[in-house]
Amino acid sequence: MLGLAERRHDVTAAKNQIGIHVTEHEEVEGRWHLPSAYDAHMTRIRLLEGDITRQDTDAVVNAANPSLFGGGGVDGAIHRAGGPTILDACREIRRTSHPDGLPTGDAVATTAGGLRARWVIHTVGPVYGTVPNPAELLARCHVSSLRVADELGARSVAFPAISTGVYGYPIDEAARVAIRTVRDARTNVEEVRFVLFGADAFAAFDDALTNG
Ligand code: AR6
Repeated sequence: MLGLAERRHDVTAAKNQIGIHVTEHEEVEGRWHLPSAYDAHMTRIRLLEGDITRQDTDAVVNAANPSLFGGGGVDGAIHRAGGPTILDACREIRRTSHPDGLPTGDAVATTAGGLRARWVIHTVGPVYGTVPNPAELLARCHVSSLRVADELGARSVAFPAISTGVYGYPIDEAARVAIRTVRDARTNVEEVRFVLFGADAFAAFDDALTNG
């Protein structure tokens, strides 16, 4: 159940029809419903001001670091709320497929432990100001995460505003990259929910969705 104070903005983005989107408000008893005649080629983009650890999407995306061993911000919140099985799974990934850590822009999935979601998709955003191509790397985080979601069969995915905290990416710029990338992505994911921490982050994504 979404908190009453949480702000929402829904858009169904038609693939390859950039600039054409429909705002929908189909709230029923506090929940959002997909249209009954749902088009499988559409990805609904929703904005929510809230806490990503509370989302009921199939997967939640973690703004991780290359070690995959946890940290602050979203990463700390997800590990705290989901419990130690997430870290156990991350250690296993480091032991097997990623001994040198997860490169920026890549994504891997683990259990979501005690979260409402089934999976956590860990991705590593760029540290703003340290790379020549932050937008490309940030876009890659979203594409990689959606590719992992497709491999898992996830139909709904919640994203935080990757890189906009500790990693210093200006929220307005990050919002435009994130929205544009998800709008243009080829994915079977039916709902992408950006879960924004605070009014400023929500406003930046709202602006990117409306005017981007
Ligand atoms: N739900 C939704 N958004 C949140 C939450 C939450 N519970 N908590 C913070 N945010 P950050 P980064 C917002 O720092 O910039 C970690 O230490 C926050 O306000 O979590 O990619 C990792 O281990 C900001 O807008 O991620 C890495 O070392 C956004 O989420 C590093 O931080 C992202 O902030 C990654 O930095």
